[in-house]
Amino acid sequence: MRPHAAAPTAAACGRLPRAHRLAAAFAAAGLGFAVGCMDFGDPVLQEDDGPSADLAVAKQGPGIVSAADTLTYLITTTNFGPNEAVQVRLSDLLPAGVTFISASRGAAESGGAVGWSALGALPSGSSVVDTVRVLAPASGTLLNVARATSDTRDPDPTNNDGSEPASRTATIVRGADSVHTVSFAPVRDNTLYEDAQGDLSNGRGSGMFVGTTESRGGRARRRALVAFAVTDSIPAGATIRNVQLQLTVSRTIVGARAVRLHRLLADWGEGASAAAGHGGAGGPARANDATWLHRFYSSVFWSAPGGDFASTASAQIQVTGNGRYTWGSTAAMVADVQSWIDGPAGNFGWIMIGEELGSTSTKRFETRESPVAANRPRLLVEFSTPTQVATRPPIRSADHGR
Ligand SMILES: [Ca+2]
Ligand SMILES: [Ca+2]
Repeated sequence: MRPHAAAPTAAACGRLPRAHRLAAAFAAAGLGFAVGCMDFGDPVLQEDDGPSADLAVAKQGPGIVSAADTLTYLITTTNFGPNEAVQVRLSDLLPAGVTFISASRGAAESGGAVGWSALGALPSGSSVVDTVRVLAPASGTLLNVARATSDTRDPDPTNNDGSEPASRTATIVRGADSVHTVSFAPVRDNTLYEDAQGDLSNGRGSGMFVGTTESRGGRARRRALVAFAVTDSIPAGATIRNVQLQLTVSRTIVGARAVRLHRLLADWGEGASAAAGHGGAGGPARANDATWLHRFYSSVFWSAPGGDFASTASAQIQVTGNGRYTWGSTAAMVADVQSWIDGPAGNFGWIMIGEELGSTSTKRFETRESPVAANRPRLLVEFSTPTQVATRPPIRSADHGR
C-alpha cells in the first residue's frame, strides 16, 4: 500500500499543454498528500519503443528565510504518461550548509542528498508529493535541485533531470544583523550671536559659543549649530542603535553649566565670516551665514529669532572647564539620527543651547575649523543593517514550452 496513492482530482488536466497540467497538479497539491491528474489528451509518440512515461518534477520552497529557520521543500513528481512509470526513484540534492531534519515517506539523507525508496508504479496522470525539511544556515543562497527517474522509458528527460527551473528552488537566507560604528566630522558649524541687526556670525572661526555673555553693554545669548552628513556612511534602511556627540571646550570663565542639544527644524548656512580675537563677539556676517535672525544671510530668515528647533531637548549634560565632553547616547539622539537616515531632507543637525536666564554662562567649543584635529566635533553612530545576500544565482529561465 503506497501512502501516496493518488486519486484523480476534479481538475481537468487533460487536453491542456503539459506546463498547464503540471501547474494544475501543482496547485492542487497540498503538503503531505498526493493528487492525481488523469486522461491526458495529447499523446506522446512512442510507436516503436514500447511503454513510455514522461515524468516531470516540480519543486517549491520559500524565497527568503531567516538564519536557522526551518525550510520545507515541496516536491511534486508527475507522470504525464502515456503509460505507467515503474520503479520511480526521487532524489533531492540539498544545498550546502543546510541541516537535514526529515523527509516524507521516511526518506533518509546521505552525502548531502535525500533519496526516496522506489515507487512500484506511478500511474499515468498521477502525481506524488514529497516533502523535505531542513534547517537553514546563517547566510547564503540555497539552491535545491530534485530529480526523478524510472525504469520506464522517459521520452523527455529534461523536465525531470533537475535542469528545469520548475525542479529547482533558490532561497535567500537573511542573516543576523551586522553592527557598524562610524565617525563623522561636521559638514558645517556656526554660532548665532544675539544681535538686533542679525549681522554677526563666525562661519570660518575655530570657536563656537553657547550661553549668555556680556556684549555691547548688555547680556546677549549665543547658540551653536552643528550638522553631520550621516547618510554619507549610513545606508538607507539602517537601524540606529547608539549616538554620541563629542565636543571640546577651549575657553570658559564660569563653572558647571547645562548645555542642551535640540534638533534643528530648518536649514542654515556657514559662510566666510570670521570673528576677531577669541571670537566671542562674532564678526560681520557674510553671504549664507547663519545669524540670530538669518538661516542664510542676508535674505533667508528663521521663523523665530535664535533658530527653529524642536522644543524638547534631545540631550543635556553639565559642562565645566576645558576638555572633551560627550552628549548621549540618548533615545532622543538615536531618534534624531534615525529620522535623518529615513528622511535626509530633514537633516539640519542640532542647536546647542546653554543656560540663558542667569548670569554669564558662555562656553566656547572648538569647531571643525579648529587647528587641532582632535578637538574638532565628532559624531559617533552605531547602526545595524540586515545582512544582504547578493542575489539569487542565475537559474535557467527558459521554460522550453513545457
Ligand atoms: Ca520526463
Ligand atoms: Ca564653521
